[in-house]
Amino acid sequence: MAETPREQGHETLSNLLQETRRFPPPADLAADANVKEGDIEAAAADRLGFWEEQARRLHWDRPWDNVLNWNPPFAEWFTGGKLNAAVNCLDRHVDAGRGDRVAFHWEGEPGDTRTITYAQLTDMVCQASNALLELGVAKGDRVAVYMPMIPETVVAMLACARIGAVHMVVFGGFSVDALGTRLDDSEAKVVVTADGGYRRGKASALKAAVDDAVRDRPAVEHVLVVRRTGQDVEWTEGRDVWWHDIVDRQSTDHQAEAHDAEHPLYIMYTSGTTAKPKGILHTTGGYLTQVSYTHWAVFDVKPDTDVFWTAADIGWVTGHSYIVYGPLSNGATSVMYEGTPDTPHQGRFWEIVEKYKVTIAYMAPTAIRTFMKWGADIPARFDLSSLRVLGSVGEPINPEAYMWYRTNIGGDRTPVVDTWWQTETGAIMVSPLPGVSSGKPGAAMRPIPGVVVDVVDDEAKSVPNGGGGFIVIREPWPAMLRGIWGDPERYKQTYWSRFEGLYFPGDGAKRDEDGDIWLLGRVDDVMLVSGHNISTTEVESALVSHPKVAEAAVVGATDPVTGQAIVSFVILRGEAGEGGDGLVQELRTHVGDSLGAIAKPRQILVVPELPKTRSGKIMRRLLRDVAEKRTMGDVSTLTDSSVMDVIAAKLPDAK
Ligand code: 6R9
Repeated sequence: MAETPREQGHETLSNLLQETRRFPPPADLAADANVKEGDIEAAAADRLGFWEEQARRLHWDRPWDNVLNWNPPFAEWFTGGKLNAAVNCLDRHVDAGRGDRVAFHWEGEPGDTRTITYAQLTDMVCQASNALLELGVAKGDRVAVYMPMIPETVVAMLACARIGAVHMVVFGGFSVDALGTRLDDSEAKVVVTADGGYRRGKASALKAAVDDAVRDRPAVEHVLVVRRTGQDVEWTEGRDVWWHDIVDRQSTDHQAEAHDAEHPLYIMYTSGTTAKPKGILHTTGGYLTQVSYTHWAVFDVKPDTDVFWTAADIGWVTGHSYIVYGPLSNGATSVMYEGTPDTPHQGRFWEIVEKYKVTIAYMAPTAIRTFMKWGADIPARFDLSSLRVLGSVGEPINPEAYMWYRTNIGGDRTPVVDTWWQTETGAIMVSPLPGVSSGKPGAAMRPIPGVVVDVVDDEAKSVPNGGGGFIVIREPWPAMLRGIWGDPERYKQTYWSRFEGLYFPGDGAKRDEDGDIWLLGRVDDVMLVSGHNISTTEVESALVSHPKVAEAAVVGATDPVTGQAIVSFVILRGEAGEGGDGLVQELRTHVGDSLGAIAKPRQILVVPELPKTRSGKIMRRLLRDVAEKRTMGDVSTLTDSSVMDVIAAKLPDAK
C-alpha cells in the first residue's frame, strides 16, 4: 500500500471522500466570460498591480498614494484615496445615463412588489441622508439597522455610507438580547427599524423588540421606524420618528463628501460560541474594490442583461456584499425577496426566478437541501431556463446537494460556483470561476485572482496534493477586516496567533490530487475517532448521498473505546417515511462503504429539524451538548430554539 500523506507526517485531517464527477464550463459561457484563464496568471504575476486595476472600476474623487500599507496584522489599502461608496453604487450610474435601469425588483412575502430604478434609489438615499443628518447623525457615528428585507433597509445602509456614518445591521430574527449587546458594543446613536416584516405569512414585531432593547439604553437617541405591516406599535415621543414623516419631506439633493479609503463603512457582528460577539470592521475603498470585482468575476455578471438574485438576508454578510455593495457598484439589476421559501407554497423561489427571468442565483446549501427534501417535482413546474450561473455560500456544499442544484435548478447546464469566504474576509476568497474552472461537486477549487490561500499542517507547512489540514490566507487582501471594533488585541489573538504571520479563518480543508481546495468545516467541529481527525463535512456528505437523506449533521461525542464517536442527526427526504432500525443500519453501512469503517456513525437519529443560525449554518455545538447530555449552551442566535427540545426528546436515554 502506498504511503498516505498521514504516514509521511503531513496530514492533519483525514481525506476520505473521493469525487470524480467534472463539469467543464459551457462553451458559449467560456467564450464570453468576464475572466479567462490568462487573467489568473497575470494577477499572480503582479498582485498589487492587479488590485489597483480592480480599484479603477470605482469612481475615486482623489486617487490613492499607496496601494497597500502592511503593518502585520494591520492593513491599509489605497491610502490617500478618497471616494464615496454610495456615489459609486448610485449617482455614478445615473450620471452615466443609466438612471432608468432597475436596481431592484423587490418582492414582498404577501405578494406586493416594487420596482426601483437607479435614479429612484439615488433620490431615496439622498432623502434618507438628509433625514439622518437632521436627526443629528454625524460622520463616524454608528447607526443600527434592525429591519425586514425591504428596500428601505438598503436605503438606510447607503444613506449611512453616504454621510460617512457606520452602519451596523442586526439580523431581524435576532432576539432583544442579541440586539442589545450589539447596541452597547457599537454605541449606536440611532436605530432604524420597521413596525414589522412578513415571515411565514405572519407579521413579526420588530419595533416592540427595539423598544425592549433601547429601554435602558439612553445612548440611543432616536428610533427611525418604517411602516411596513401597519400593525400597532408603541410610541415614545421625542425618541421615535416615522420614516415617512421625516424622510419623505427631505430634498432629493445631497452633496456627497468623498471619504478616505480607510473610513469605516460598517460593523457586522459574528456570534462566537460563548464569548461576546465580535464586531467585524470593514472600511470603504478596499472592501468596495473586492466585492465589486468578485461580484463581476465569480458570477460572470453582465450588468446590461443579467438579473441577479442573492436569496439571503441582508443581516448576513452575504447580503451586504452581494445584495447591496457588489451588485449596485456594478450597476446590475437584482431581485430582493422579503420572505421564506415556502410562503405561500414550496415553489415560491422558482416562481420568482420565472417571473423576473433571473439569470444568476446565489443561495445557501441549507436552502438547497431543504428543496431536495421537498422534492424535484416542485421546481420542475416552473420555467427556469433563464438561469445561467448558480452560486452557493455559507457551508460546504455536499456533492449530492451540488448535483441536485445543478440538475434540477440549473437544467444540467449551468456552472455551480461554491464560494468560500467569511464576514471577516468581506468578499469571496475561494471559488470556481464559471468560464474557467471545471466544476467538481463539493469543491471550492482555487483562490480568486489576487488572493493567496494555502492549506497547511499543524506546523504551518503546506500540505501536498492529497493532504488535509487548515486553510490559511498568506497575503493581505483588499476586503479584509480591519479589526474587531474596539478590541485590537482580540483581533490578533483570534485570527493571527494560530500560525505566525498567517491569517487563520478556523476552517479545515484539503487539497486534492489536482491541487484544488475542498473546505471541510470548522476545525472546532472536527471529530477525533480512534486517532483519526475526521471532518464533519465528509461524513455529512456521505449521509446526504444516500437517496433517503435530505440533511445531516454529525458531531463527536465522548466514547470509552474510540475517544470520540460519531453521532449523527438526519432529516429524511419527503418520500422516505419515518426511518426505523432497518434504515439506520442501511445508513451506517452506506457511510462505511463511502468513506471506510472509521467514519461509521455510532448512532443515527432521525429528526424533523436541525438547529440553524441566520445563515443556515448547523449549530453543531448544541447537538454536541445533546449527544453528551450536557446542559444546552447559548441559543440566542438560533432561528428557532424549540427545535432543540424536539431533538433532545429523540435521544433514547436523554433526560
Ligand atoms: C459568507 C459567510 C463564515 C464561515 C466560514 C466557513 C463557512 C462559508 C463556505 C463555508 C465551506 C463554503 N463557509 N462559505 N464553508 N464552503 N462555500 O458564510 O460568512 O457567516 O461569517 O461564515 O462559513 O466555515 O468560516 P460567515
